[in-house]
Amino acid sequence: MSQGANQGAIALVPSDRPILRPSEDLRPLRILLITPKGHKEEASSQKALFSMAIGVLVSITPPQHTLELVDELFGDPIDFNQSYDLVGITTRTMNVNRAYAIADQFRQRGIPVVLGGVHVSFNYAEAKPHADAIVCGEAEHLWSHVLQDVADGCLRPRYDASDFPPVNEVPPLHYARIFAASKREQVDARKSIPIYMTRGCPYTCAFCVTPNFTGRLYRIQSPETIRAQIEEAKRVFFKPSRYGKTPWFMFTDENLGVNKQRTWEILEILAECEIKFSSFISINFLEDPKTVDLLVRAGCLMALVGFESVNQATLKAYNKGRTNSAQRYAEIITSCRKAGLNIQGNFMTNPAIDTYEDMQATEDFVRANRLMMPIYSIITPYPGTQLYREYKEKGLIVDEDWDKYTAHNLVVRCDNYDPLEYQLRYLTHFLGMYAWPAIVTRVAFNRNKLVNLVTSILFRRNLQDQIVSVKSGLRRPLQQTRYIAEPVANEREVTAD
Ligand code: B12
Ligand code: SF4
Repeated sequence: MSQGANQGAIALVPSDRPILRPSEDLRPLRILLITPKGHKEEASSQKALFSMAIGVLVSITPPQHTLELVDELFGDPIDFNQSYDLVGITTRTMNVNRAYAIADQFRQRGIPVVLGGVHVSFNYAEAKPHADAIVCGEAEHLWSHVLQDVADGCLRPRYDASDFPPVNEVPPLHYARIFAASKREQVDARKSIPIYMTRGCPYTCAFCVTPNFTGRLYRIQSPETIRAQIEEAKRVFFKPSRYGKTPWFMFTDENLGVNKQRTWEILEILAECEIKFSSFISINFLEDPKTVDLLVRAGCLMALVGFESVNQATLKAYNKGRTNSAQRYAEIITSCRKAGLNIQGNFMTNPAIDTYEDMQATEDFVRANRLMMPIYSIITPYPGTQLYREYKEKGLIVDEDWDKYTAHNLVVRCDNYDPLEYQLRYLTHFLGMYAWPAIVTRVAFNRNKLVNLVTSILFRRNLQDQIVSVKSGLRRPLQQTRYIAEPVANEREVTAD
């Protein structure tokens, strides 16, 4: 693993690595894999059918081991009294405190726990007291070592992907095995099935973990592998219903489209698979009419785009100017819509950069361009990002209560505005994107009207709840000392419409 993950580490150099015996020589292990739910995580429509990390671990575990999955986002209970040989927990920043609490409980009962995922990969010293082993980075090459060491009773404190060869190929998912181990039922066309075609992204946006995590090494599955996975996923997880006969897949690719030729090949295959899907893709790739046309023909319901800001100087400050030209946004959205491709938009506000006028401009942009499912976040310096390093050095991070790292809470310095006011203004503009007139035009002007309407209503309700929760003091930003109060003109009503 790269930067940030090496405080207090016991280095595992390749020569230290024990020889891997054939996997079938290991005694069968009983393994529990957990996706925790953060204490402040919303009950969200963004909830994945299963966590991709867990899907990958299941798919690369040799068959003699027994696997059970618990997903707290779906309310699966954890039975701490079962005797597992190993408990593995995946972490993101917003759920890591809960992961530690679960880990502590199992370890008190003498059950070994391994933690992995983006958060612990960059916070080894913090995670160490809560686990028998921490996996830093991608697990593909080192999971078999972890399992062998569990079987032999000699788990190491740290397994670091940087001590193994780079993951040049991402493994296909074994959907039948995931289904058998998980507690989920088959889904209809309203719920998406996770899948990936690629991993990695060559860009270096300052707020993103990817450049330092999955790395700038872009990897693509072969078209044949993709076709086979889709067929298996459909067979195992999908049931046609009155909501439709076509399954909906959520691509968890960081950035589909980086390699244009290969993307076209993949999209040609997808067009034959009769699916609908959504995927992250950089806005600059959507300037290419052929890519857009192939996306539509392949069944892309909506392209998930990180617009982040409507201000080019801000994009530049985040190293995002390479892919995003703010002045071209509206034109690209319009041509995609004409071609039949809906665009979902992600935006951020940053109290050091964005004024209340910028927030208004962002809301106006989203409404004018009738973007689907807009998501507005407050800048959140996640460990492992360039932003985290810079903000940490400059003392700009005021709150490291990881529970608040949902991207909707103010955790950084807010010197130009009152922090509570800024937090509320942000939520108000976010809700403004879900005001009834905005929902009505969004539904009218985009395809997939039902998905559009239902997600809009869910987001609207969730935002109204968040505003109440901030006002009631449940999610207030921390007090900050350097704030110099200025009277705020044009107080805006919080109900948006
Ligand atoms: C796809 C995706 C989404 C999708 C999820 C869709 C789905 N159905 O799964 C959607 C669009 C819903 C989404 C939403 C959000 N996301 Co997101 N998302 C991603 C993305 C691009 C890929 C995640 C993924 O599935 N990767 C593939 C799997 C296989 O990789 P992995 O989880 O890292 O697992 C590997 C290793 O970590 C390790 N590992 C992981 N766990 C474990 C456990 C054990 C025991 C072991 C041994 C190993 C291990 O092995 C795995 C295989 O190599 C990542 C970017 C990234 N690089 O991670 C961001 C990312 C995870 N998202 C992020 C954020 C912030 C969000 C949002 C808050 C955005 C927002 N403003 O709302 C929301 C939160 C929603 C929620 N409640 O979870 C951040 C999280 C940062 C952090 N430190 O926690 C990331 C890292 C992007 C970033 N900004 O840098 N996201
Ligand atoms: S383009 Fe997307 S995935 Fe790539 S570094 Fe930027 S935010 Fe991360």
